[in-house]
Amino acid sequence: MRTILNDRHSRHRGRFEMFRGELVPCFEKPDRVDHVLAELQRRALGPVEAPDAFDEALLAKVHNARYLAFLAGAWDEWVALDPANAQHNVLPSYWPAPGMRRDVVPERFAARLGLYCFDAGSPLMAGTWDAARHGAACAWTAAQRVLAGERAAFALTRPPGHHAGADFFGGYCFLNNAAVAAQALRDGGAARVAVLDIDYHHGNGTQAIFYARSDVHVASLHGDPRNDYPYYLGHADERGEGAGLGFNHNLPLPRGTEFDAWQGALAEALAGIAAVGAQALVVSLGVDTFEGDPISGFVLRSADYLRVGEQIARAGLPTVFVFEGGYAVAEIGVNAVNVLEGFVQAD
Ligand code: Q9C
Ligand code: ZN
Repeated sequence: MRTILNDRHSRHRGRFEMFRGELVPCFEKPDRVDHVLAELQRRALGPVEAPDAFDEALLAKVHNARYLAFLAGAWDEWVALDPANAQHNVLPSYWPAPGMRRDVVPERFAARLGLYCFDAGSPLMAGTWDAARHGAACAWTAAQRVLAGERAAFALTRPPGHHAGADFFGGYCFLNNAAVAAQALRDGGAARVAVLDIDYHHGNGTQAIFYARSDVHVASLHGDPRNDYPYYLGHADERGEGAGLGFNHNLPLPRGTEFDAWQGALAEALAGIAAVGAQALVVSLGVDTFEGDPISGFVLRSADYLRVGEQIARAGLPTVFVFEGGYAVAEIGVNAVNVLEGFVQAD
């Protein structure tokens, strides 16, 4: 399987996120991708390449133009406010509460930041935009390889993407790489595309982007939002709206869920994907379902990920894997590459 690597990922390197009332070192760090890359190379799973030239105008198919302009210029705006800001990451502290106005775009940077971001855990810095747009290019390139006839391709990138919506960032995510890949597969001729999100956290951004669309079906297995981030979306009764009704499938699971039960939910999600007649698949591949993950609550073991890859392969669809979460850094390479190897071996 071919890997498209974001070689600019380490330009995004957050210092601190807000956690339990304190600023703690970021869980989402450059080592994560480095470990996955090392394991891919150790197992010689296939070539590793840079992304093709990417037309950034394609981002506007899944994100809103005002948001993209904000994100592209946020760091420069921040530093222009005060040169000393260059030493600090950008993190919001203000958000519009319900009943407050979102239609008037504030002038003040700190206030605009809160319009476009939904948590205090996703620091932005000098290299964030560059890392994120190259990540989107990787997802797009992986989709191009699959459209050209390859059985599967893997976009290895960070920051992750599935929490980012059309006009907001959060959950360590800035641009929705999986949505970019799904849109690319649609534009390349797949009449219906499915996104299968197996990251521990609900992919609220991906769900929101495609919620009213019937051409992209979104299925997600995740920690029940009653108890897990992102808390305010991801319930089983969210089934899509308008033309998209019936094309969103959430499978929330309790903390402590073991592989047997998790795999049953995966089978259900895949049955839904088969039922809607998807012609291509995007997998939001997070491995924060691992028993040793420091911020998550499922208990999958490393060997289980081989079975996950096999089960996904049996869907028989051209597949783009997009890297998402996973914070047990020492095991992240083995876990992620096990999914890919299980997929390849099942073929
Ligand atoms: N500080 C992804 O896995 N914070 N994002 C949870 C621990 C947000 C996870 C509490 C977790 C976001 C892509
Ligand atoms: Zn996650």
